[in-house]
Amino acid sequence: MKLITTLRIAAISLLIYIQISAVTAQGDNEWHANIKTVEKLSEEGRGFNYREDRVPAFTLPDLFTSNDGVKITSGDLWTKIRRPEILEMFRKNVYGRVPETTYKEEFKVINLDTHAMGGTATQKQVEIIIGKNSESLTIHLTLFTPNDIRQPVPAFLLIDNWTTDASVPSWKINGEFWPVNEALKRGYGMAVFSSSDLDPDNFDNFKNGIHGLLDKNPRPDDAWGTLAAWAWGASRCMDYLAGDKNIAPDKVAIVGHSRGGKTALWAGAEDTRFAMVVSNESGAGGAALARRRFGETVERLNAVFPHWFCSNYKKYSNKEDSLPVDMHMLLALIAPRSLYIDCADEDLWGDPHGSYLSLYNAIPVYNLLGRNSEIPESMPALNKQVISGRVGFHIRDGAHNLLMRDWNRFMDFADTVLK
Ligand code: GTR
Repeated sequence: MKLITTLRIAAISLLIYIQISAVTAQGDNEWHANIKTVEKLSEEGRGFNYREDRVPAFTLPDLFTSNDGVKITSGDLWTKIRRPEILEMFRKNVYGRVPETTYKEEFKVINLDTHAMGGTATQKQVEIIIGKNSESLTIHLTLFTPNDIRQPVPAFLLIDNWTTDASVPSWKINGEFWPVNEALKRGYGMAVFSSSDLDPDNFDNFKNGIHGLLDKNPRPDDAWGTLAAWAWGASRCMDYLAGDKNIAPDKVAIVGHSRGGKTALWAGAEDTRFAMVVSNESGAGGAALARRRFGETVERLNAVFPHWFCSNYKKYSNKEDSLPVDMHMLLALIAPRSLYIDCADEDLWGDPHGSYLSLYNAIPVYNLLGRNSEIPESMPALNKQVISGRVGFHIRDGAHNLLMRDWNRFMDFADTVLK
């Protein structure tokens, strides 16, 4: 009897040991939030969750059943039925709708330097003038293209949400945030515009910026917010880039960091001319799944940035499960075009795991559209890039920022999908 009991205990212990080793072996390759960061942020408290075991159970809305119950089983059904209705749900409930106001658009190249960057590049400064009746708004676009490449080049267009003074060319002051030299050396054009040209980043009841020019009053509950205005500005820059002889119009990537990263995703969803979307640490209201309520939440976004989204979005504060969409559906709107998501290890506010899961859950749409992509459900290790078909991801060590190390990976990915 005693012997049997001893043997049983030994067998159970062995089983437990084998299971623990399996978990550790898998864990070695997988990113997990640093426990010290979790503890530090949790202590700072403020009622936000940074612990994976406290993420509530949730069910993501189904990508492949239409609002009328049609099963989306082909690329054709996706493109004709499901994609348009998901886009509509994001317009109506999240970012808002662009008004149908007629406007005029004019491009003025106000500065052309064919010997920029020590003669290696051509620099253009372009004014994109949006006019309605006697009023107008100007978007300042700066563009560099490499001189040693004779044919049109692929290019990155950065939404600059850091420079508030658009008259100061941001490439001079931002260094790693917009690394022109490094990109030119790798054969890419670099374009940038300042989001504040479209709409200053504060709540003024939509009086200034493009809202002041184009909105019809009273504003409906699904009228565009500030992020949608910035995304619209990216499309106006694309209008210019599409006609610039140095740029390959079918190879333009839209890039944004943080609130700019949320904007880049929405620009890519609304405007299919963007061949690639890069969303750097976009977090809540960007790549991160809202239903996880990890780090920043819908309620916090609405409270602190009431101008970013449409009014309808306020209905979902603390009611994430009633949102008809989640962010994997936003990422799916980019398919079959190229999509790159990245996060930073210390930036738990932006929920790296929730951003990765969002990408993972969007992959079936890439596959339905014939862009075979496959990424594991578990996150890659810190600083290890994952590229599969038209999607890419990395999580970098360090804090919330857009660094040269991120750009190098964007360009490695772009080398595989744009060149
Ligand atoms: C934070 C905000 C985030 C993110 C970030 C940024 O204050 O909570 O959603 O957008 O700003 O843009 O740097």
